[in-house]
Amino acid sequence: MIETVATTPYSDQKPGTSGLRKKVRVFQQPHYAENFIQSVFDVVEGKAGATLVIGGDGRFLNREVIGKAIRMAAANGFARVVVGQGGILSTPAASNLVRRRGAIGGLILSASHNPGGPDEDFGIKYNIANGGPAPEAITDAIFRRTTTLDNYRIAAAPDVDIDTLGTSEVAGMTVEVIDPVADYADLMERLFDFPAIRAAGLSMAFDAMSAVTGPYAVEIFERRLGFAPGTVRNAVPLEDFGGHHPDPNLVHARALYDAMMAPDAPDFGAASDGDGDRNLIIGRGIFITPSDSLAMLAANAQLAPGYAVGLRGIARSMPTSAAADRVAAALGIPAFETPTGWKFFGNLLDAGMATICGEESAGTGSDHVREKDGLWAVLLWLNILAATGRSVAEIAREHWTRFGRNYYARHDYEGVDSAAADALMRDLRAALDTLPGRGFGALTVVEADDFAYRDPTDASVSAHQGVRVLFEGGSRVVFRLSGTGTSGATLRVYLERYEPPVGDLAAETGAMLADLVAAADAIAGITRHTGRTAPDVIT
Ligand code: G16
Repeated sequence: MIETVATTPYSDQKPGTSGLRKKVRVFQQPHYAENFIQSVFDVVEGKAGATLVIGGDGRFLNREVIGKAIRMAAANGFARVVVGQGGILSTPAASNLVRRRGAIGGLILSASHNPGGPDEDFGIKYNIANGGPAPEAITDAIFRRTTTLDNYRIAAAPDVDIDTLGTSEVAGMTVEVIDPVADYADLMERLFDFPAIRAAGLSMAFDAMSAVTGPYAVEIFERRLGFAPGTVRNAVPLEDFGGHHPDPNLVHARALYDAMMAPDAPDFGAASDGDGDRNLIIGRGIFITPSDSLAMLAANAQLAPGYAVGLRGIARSMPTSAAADRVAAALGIPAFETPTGWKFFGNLLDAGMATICGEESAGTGSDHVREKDGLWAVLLWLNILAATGRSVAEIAREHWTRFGRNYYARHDYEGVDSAAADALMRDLRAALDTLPGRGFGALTVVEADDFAYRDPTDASVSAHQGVRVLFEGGSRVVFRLSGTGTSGATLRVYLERYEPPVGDLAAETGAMLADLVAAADAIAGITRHTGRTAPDVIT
């Protein structure tokens, strides 16, 4: 039996950089999740006879919302739901499943790298038939729908068992519970040279951060690739990620970093985030920034069987360093600069214009799915190490000697008063025209703009995507507000300095960026607007 439940709209259901992310307590308000899911379903056309993929990163509220989503899918006319056992699907595995099953789309329940638990974060994201996050036209339509919704439909049936593999039925809809790991691990085995990685005898530490990649990493690294038992740390997904922040950066994966800087460090260290789409790459004694990792992976990708034919293009988000552009130029392929948000890569990948994409926010991926993919990045690194016999440090040094080095850091000011952050950005935008020609210490501004992107495949325009201040010699500061936070505003300041191959390639990053840090404050008045004298997180 289908129930139609009366509801009233919530005014705060506008999806951000990556779906709707809010505190768990917000999602626990009456009908809150149901309203958003119904709004998604109202926007999706062609539900009759269609398959929907549902899964999440296992965080607190995952099971409850999956239960509701399945019963609502049944009430909204879907023919079949494919759900990961226990409600588990990493974001890249969900993307793969949508594609492989010819599904109309997928609901991914995750707040990614944000912490989990009753007082922390939850999220719902809709992915379209190509397996990628819904583009802005669709998320805008979903938001519009949330503002007028007055009822939702749900099957009046008990929640289905999502822990037992197999099929069952809810109100005439088939529910298929699948092994969340198998298809994804098979895909990785097709893309990468598993026998070569196995034969290389590398040692590794992988931190799954008590999040979704644990079961995937154990299957792929320990079972299929023969890494020693215990290679995967924090391998069991927990609803609260063990109280940690499942963000694979140098702050939240500090233990891994320390282990990799020790004299007895393994050859390779890596971590992934809450939902498995981000990555952290550390060699013995050397951290590789996400921007450099993108460039180094692109430069060496042809060593992996899945990329042996070469790349068609490389895409990066605007705040990501320009290191990848230099690789694209050397390979004679196009480089694309998109706004922050993986959804902007989807059209380029679908059109065959780009093969590899990456972001400074620790996301790298390719056209094998339509999400960034943490384990994919780890495996491509392992494949490159195995094929070259080089260490991570050697690969990095050779890369910088050939292309030059883009020193890079991101400074985050978290939990800033939203009005103060908005005022900072407003003043900055108002001052853009006055900046060119001005000097800040030894730096001279050559150009300053508010980044706008025109998608080359459909001509859609996304404006106000961050303020760029470019200096003579290729250095740069970018300012933007995060679209993924759940309390106050997060100001992100991205700092980049280019050193050519003949320059200083082995300096300390902080020292190389010191004048840019000072310029950033002088230009944007960070302390004046926010009262902060130092960032909360440097990545
Ligand atoms: C999401 C998006 C990424 C984006 C990141 C940071 O990642 O998918 O494309 O780069 O947020 O966004 P912001 O700077 O607006 O916080 P994830 O891993 O959180 O899904």
